[in-house]
Amino acid sequence: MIQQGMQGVPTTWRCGRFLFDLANRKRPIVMGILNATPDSFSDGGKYRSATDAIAQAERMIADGVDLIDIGGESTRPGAEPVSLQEELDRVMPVIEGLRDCGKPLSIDTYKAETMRQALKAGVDCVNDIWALRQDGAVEAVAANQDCGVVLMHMQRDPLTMQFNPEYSNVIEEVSLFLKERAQLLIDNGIAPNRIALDPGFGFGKRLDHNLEMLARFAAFSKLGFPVLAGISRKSMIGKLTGKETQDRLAPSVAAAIMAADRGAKIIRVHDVPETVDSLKLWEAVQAD
Ligand code: 8Y4
Repeated sequence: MIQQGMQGVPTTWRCGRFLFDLANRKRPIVMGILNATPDSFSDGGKYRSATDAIAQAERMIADGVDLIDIGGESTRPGAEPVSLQEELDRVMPVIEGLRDCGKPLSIDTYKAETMRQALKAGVDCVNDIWALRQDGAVEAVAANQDCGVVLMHMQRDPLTMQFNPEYSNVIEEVSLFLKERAQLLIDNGIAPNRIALDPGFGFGKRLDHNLEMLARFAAFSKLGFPVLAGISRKSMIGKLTGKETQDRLAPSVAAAIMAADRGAKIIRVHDVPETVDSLKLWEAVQAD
């Protein structure tokens, strides 16, 4: 029998061919970041070809990753958008190479056509920094029976989001946005247990906003959906430590643990072995 949580909160997360049992698993789902970009800044452009990206994914699997997030466009602040054809050329060979790897695949895109082609090729989840606000995106996800969907909050757009972002109450404003987007998906026939929410660390937030979102992360779980935390190596860590992206491992793992403590169900990370091992300790210390 499938348990139902308090207030009808889904205790499973449907992710395409996979079903995560959130009621009976203790540690959060680890989503590993797989850049299918030739210009990736956080891995120094190491994963140039699809073959290299596939090899990196196989390493993540050996290291205990639960879900692999494949992205073909760098979404750092101020990054130039990539054409549809370029995005497809980058991600589709990687999806095809990994579709039978035994782990669920997520496509990091905001383009409806990329969603459609990736879903047709077998991806299990759509991870959208635009929360399906681009043309055709809701329809693309609604047309699929069972893919998961991560709805992320972003203030403005990647080009302008870090230009003096303002909130009167960041927790309330982000929560209201996520709640309305989730309801719109449900109104379009998408089952509630397919939906995950994400406050979008670094996407139109100042350092104080990011820190408040992490401190009060538990507030987002009250919306009734699994919540994802994506903090790994982000500039909030750079601002606090003065370290470059490649030297942000320890505080990234610390942030993952803090998010887990505050109820995060999915953690999006670059550093899979270190995060998985740390969450094993975290899990062992949880009182049931
Ligand atoms: C170093 C490395 C510094 C990476 C910054 C970054 C999220 C996301 C991104 C997130 C969800 C990034 C695609 C930005 N962040 N998707 N995507 N949540 N759901 N920056 O937080 O990783 S890209």
